[in-house]
Amino acid sequence: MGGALTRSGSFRQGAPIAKLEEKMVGAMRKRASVGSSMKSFNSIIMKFPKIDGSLRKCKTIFEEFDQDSNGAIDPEELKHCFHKLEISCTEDEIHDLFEACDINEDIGMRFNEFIVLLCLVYLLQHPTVMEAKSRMDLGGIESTFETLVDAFVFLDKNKDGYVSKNEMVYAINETTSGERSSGRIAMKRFEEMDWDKNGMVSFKEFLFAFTRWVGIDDNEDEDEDGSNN
Ligand SMILES: [Ca+2]
Ligand SMILES: [Ca+2]
Ligand SMILES: [Ca+2]
Repeated sequence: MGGALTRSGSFRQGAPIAKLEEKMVGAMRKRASVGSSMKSFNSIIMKFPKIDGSLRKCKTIFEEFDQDSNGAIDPEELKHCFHKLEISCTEDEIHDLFEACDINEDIGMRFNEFIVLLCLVYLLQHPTVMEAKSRMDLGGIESTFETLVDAFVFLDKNKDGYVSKNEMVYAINETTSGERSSGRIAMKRFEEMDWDKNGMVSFKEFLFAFTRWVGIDDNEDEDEDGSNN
């Protein structure tokens, strides 16, 4: 899968991001070997409200670490956050995570970016966990992260760390026998997820899509931040 990540798209690409993505894919493959507790695509959909509620609760954590209350967590604040949560990452790793998740490039983690970042950390630190252990003390958010990882593993049938369009179609068809509308919706969902349009959805893309579906980035109107650099 060597050069699959060098195409440019909505995500900034670069050596640190590619390196992180490689690690993430590796962690996801390891996790996939444990299997998924999801039984069907619908069982994922059913989890949406619970995931939504749990992610919203995370807002308090976000606000706590946004020390200057400017609505974003900057690199210094993030370092402090990791320290406080006893997440062991090297400075380099924190930097790479920041780069990878700071998708609107304003050098700050917005709430949705922060959620994605924490979930990636969760996966990287506990690749083979099925039962969420409480190590990052985030008020139960870990079990939600685990659900998200679990959902991704369910979709990634060939366990290569990405969800392809075929895998998405397969997951839908498996449960909704002959319901064409849901198939079309799934395709639309897939297109939404695959930001860099390379035909594969990475876990990071999946997470960002999720934060949009459950509406936790609704204080940001698309990408109108008025800046032109
Ligand atoms: Ca801040
Ligand atoms: Ca796959
Ligand atoms: Ca993609």
